[in-house]
Amino acid sequence: MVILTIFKYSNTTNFFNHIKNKYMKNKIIFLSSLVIMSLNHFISCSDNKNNSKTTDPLAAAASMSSEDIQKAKEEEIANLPENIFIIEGNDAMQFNLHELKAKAGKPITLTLKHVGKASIKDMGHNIVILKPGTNLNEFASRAANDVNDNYIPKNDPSIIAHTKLLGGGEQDTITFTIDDKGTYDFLCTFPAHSATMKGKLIVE
Ligand SMILES: [Cu+2]
Repeated sequence: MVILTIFKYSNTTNFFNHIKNKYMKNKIIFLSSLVIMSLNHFISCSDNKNNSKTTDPLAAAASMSSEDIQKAKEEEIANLPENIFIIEGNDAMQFNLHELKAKAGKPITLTLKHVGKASIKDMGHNIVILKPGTNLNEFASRAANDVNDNYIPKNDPSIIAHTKLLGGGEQDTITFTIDDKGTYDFLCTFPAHSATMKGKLIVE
């Protein structure tokens, strides 16, 4: 066999090139297999992690009533780590939360999720956190008139932090720190939304 193969190649250099190419090819195949194997391992490991948290979430969700789902959602929100908040805004001009409790002097991470389908022009949502003592209604009307700045008045001294204006399906996360304990108003500044879309951030 070897002799035949050598015979096929007119000189030994060609033969050794042939062996080298074959070896390189095998090496590449071997390395690719290793990569695929480790990827598979990684994926199955993360699957296991997910499974240990919830056993088949689809089946669990199917057997849950809407009340149960709401309860589970509330529990999930209550169990978020300290100073991490997720607020949802919907197409009915509502936030799902109206009170947040945070620790002073530690970074607060706030995510706003627009869980609706409406466009940013029809039902845009944001969250603006205001300094204590700000007149909420006055600020809301000032902001609502500021169409060019997406309803966030530039360099307004009343604003502590704010998310972007979002349309249906979008989300934004901001991080900020409040050192002074107290109660801070938050609102959505899209025109007319602050009538329902507002709440308190209590910093303790
Ligand atoms: Cu809004």
